Amino acid sequence: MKKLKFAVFGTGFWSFYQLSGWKELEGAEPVAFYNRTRARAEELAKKFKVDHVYDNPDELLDRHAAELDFVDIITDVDTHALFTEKAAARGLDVICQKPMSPSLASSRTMVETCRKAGVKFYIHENFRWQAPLRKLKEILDSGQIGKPFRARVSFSSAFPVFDNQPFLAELEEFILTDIGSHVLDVCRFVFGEAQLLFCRTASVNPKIKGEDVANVLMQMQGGLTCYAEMSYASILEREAFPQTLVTVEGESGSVVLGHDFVLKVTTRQGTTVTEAKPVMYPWVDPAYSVVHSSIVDCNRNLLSDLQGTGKAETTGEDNFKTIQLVYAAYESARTGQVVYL
Ligand code: 89V
Repeated sequence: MKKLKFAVFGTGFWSFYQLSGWKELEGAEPVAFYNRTRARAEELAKKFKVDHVYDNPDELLDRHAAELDFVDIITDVDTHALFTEKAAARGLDVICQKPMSPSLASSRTMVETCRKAGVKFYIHENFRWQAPLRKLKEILDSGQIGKPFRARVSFSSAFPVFDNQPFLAELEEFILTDIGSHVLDVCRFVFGEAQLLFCRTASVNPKIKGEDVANVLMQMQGGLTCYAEMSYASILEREAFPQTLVTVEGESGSVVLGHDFVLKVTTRQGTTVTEAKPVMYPWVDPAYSVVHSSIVDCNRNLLSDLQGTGKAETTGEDNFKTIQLVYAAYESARTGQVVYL
């Protein structure tokens, strides 16, 4: 299989983990890095033995577009659209971090731009690739708890996420874009599409611009009611970050994904317990283990699509449906109304 060459746009906090994720796979090789602060790109280039570093994205593309297969955009959300456009104009396939962009309109434009340019476009949506969430889906698909009728998906924490990612404190729309894009995508992955939603938000931490609590109630097309709750203001007995905890009730039982990747399946016959621990690669930051580990499986899935051997789950078109939920939630929070999708 041909090794694909790629350039990275953005060498901040997340890029080290994204590149470490690529290193676990055979099929992709970074050749050039862009960052607006050159010194940070140079630092990362040394670690990953990459020879070409730029602080001008056009210069990188002028020099390397001919040899590149794709670009991996790991910048802050406000420049995702810009770099997607630049790469698509050169005929390069695009992988972009979540959330796709800071608005529904520009997300739609990104999908359209790539479609018109005939390039592949993926969103790097890794939460659905977490080992315990894959296991949860497997259990539900096995039919052990029968037809699910109710679910609660929870990402609630007091983790100081702004220490490593200070730009998150500056976002006017924070938790629904940053974590909602993950959590609502997990809901779609596990339960299918939503028919309608209602959302309430709150701003608890006075030091940040956006909302840090969101509660989204959805009616899914299959009939299940799903409550997705997210918060960075939750001082709880056990800190859960960055775990997504889930309870699903079905006609013949329930499944609970709790702390430490433990899944408990209860039916009238009793309760069985399984563990779905993430692979602890040596580069994983233990504070983010399940999230960092899922980067590898997400990259593997996108790479298989790029190489034509598999099908990507989180294409731009698919992820646009998640982004629609994010902005439907904001609309509901603003208007106090149910939003029909
Ligand atoms: O994956 C992410 O979006 C990260 C974190 C888990 C820290 O929120 O920003």
